[in-house]
Amino acid sequence: ERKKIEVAEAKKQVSLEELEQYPLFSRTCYSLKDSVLHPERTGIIAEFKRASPSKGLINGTSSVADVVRGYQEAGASAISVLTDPDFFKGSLADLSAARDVLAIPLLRKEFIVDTYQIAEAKAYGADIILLIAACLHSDEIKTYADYAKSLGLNVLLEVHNEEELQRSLFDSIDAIGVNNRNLKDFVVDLNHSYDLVKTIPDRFIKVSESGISDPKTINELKNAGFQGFLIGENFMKTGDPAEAIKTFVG
Ligand code: IGP
Repeated sequence: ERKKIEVAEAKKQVSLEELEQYPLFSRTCYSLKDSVLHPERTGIIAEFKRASPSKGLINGTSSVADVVRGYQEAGASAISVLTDPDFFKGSLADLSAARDVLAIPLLRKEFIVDTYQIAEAKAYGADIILLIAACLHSDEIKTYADYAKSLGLNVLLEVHNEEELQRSLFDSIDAIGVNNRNLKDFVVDLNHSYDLVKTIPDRFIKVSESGISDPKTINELKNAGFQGFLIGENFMKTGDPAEAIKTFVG
């Protein structure tokens, strides 16, 4: 609800028609699928995350441009940037700063509850949007995914259980992410990934999200059928995220 009010406020400042005139709005997006499956990349979707509701401040000093450039050089397949200011200390300025230094797909990590935020994602340089099944009805998921596709964006749908997965499998979705962290109590359990991967149809890119803290886990998740691995805190909590990712890529 809070997010819906925020979005309504934002709309008053910049109209949809104005967003559509932003230079980045008309760029061609990188393909998430191509980059995740690229033989010279790692499948890692590396996240820039200053803070979180569960951990508080994680990293208050690293610059977004330096970190995401380092992630890209280390072989990340894509980059995720939080844009939520309240819980994650992120912003749209972070998103476009990342875009400036990247030649791989960029995810706007946000609680999307309105098509306006999708247009905004495109206008600020994102290639991918996240739709969180736990926050959305099935008809909203379809509407938002179709709209994102119409703008050339990639769609990553996040699920946490079988019920969310089964009511969300629309053709305009490119990738399914299994969030190992429960958004209500923040408990992390990798078994969500191992349980759900079996029922995700093969036409979707399969991503395991959250709580990945050991390079060995990536191999186990690969063997289970995942192609993408969304990792934030483990890199960000070290003083030097761009160095930390190197220990994961061997
Ligand atoms: C990254 P971690 O545990 O590696 O920092 O997790 C990412 O999966 C997590 O930030 C995330 C998230 C979300 C954040 C996944 N889904 C939805 C905000 C909203």
